[in-house]
Amino acid sequence: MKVMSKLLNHLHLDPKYGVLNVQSAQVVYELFKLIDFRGTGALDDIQFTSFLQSTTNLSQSHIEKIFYIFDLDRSGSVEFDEFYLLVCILVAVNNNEAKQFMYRHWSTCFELLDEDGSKSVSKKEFETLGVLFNFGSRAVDKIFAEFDVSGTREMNYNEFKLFMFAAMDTEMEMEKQQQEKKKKKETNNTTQLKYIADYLNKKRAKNKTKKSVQPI
Ligand SMILES: [Ca+2]
Ligand SMILES: [Ca+2]
Repeated sequence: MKVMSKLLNHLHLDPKYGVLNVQSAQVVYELFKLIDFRGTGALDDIQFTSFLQSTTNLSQSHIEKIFYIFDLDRSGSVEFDEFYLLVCILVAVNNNEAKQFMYRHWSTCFELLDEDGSKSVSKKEFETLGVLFNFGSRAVDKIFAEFDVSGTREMNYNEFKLFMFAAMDTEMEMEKQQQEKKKKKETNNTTQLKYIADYLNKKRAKNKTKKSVQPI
């Protein structure tokens, strides 16, 4: 999923809690009231679809699925708390903080995905997360091969938690490697600059000596 809305560029998650900061939450509340133009306190599938169509590149069938998933109390509409959760995810994806969001809120993600309330997440249920957080179906296969320890073709609470921690470890390891690479490059640049500076200084010093011995 790609977030296409400029409005969402102005929204941010609170780094401490991983949910929308106060200012962003107020904007989202105003936005919700605008979409809910009848003032019913809930969005129907048409209002929900038009919101996601104007803010993301999600297909109609994915939007239908997401509507069902985010209607947590199965009321047939999306109330503000459900909408708020969805916008938190959109903002996390937009700010490249999707994995951190999943890590912080892994139990909420688990509840979201476990559509049938079986206390486990099937591959099919997991694929919704793939759509939102951009895991391809090959990545989902790989995750299941690795983390479905009990071999039930479903991820239970503990397996899901393990997956989240491992995904975060991989992310942190990659970040560390990138930082080390950057540091190495900076050191190389500094060494090169020092070498050039030394070379120029020596050359200058040589020219100065030459000049001083030259007869007038
Ligand atoms: Ca609902
Ligand atoms: Ca399930």
